[in-house]
Amino acid sequence: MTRQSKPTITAFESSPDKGAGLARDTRVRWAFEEVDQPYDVRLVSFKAMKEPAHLALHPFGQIPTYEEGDLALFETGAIILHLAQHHAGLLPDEANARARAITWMFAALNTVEPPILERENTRLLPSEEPWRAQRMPILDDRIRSRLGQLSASLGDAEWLDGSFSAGDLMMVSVLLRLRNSSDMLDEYPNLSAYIVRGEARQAYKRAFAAQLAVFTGKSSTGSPCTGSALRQGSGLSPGASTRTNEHGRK
Ligand code: GTB
Repeated sequence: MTRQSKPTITAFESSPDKGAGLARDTRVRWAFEEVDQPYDVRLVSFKAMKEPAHLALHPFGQIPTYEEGDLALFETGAIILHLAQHHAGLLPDEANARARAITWMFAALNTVEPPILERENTRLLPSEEPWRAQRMPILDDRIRSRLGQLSASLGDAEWLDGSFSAGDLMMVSVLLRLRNSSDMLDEYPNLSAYIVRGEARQAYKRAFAAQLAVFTGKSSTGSPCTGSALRQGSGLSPGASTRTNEHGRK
């Protein structure tokens, strides 16, 4: 079912990754593109994210949020699941296959992403922190363990469970975060190829271009997003370092 009203999401007004596609609005944009649902984007500054108007949408003062009529959602998992449940294209029709695809969404968010984020946050600590150098190899091992298991599960398949699903969208998004900061994925050729397959999807390309356009100031083409972005005030200079943690802080 395709819904009538056009949803609005929020994204960084000035993403610290300078349009590398690592902020979590990218995965939501990707889901919109996969189901061919036009959307609007409201850009928010770091300052505005912590103010009452945004906190009313997102209790933790983060992006992305999702608004559609009188429904407001936060958490990318919930937003993408909502989209997948209301549009064809991201979840199989058959009940068990659908449940398995949702399982992969949770696996990406709850099992694969946490050690990647922990490594990222540790990596960005000042190098003079005495335990930083000791901790990094421990976190690398933890990630390798997950990647090895994921690689074995994927095997020679194109996607995690039959056709491309919201589970693959989420898993590829999570792995892209790792690829940005480590060569570790090169050790798992089937996972590297899996990511490349995700990036090769036209829907991903449109989503990536749309988020990059916010940084470059150029409108992207081919996207169902009308690009009617409403700015809520500036919080970060465009030249800010990409060495930022989850919260966009250096
Ligand atoms: N669990 C939530 C979800 O999945 O929606 C997490 C949301 C989240 O972490 N949002 C981040 C945020 O709003 C942006 S995506 N941070 C601001 C804050 O907490 O104050 C995480 C992110 C941030 C920066 C980069 N980067 O610069 O490369 C990449 C990803």
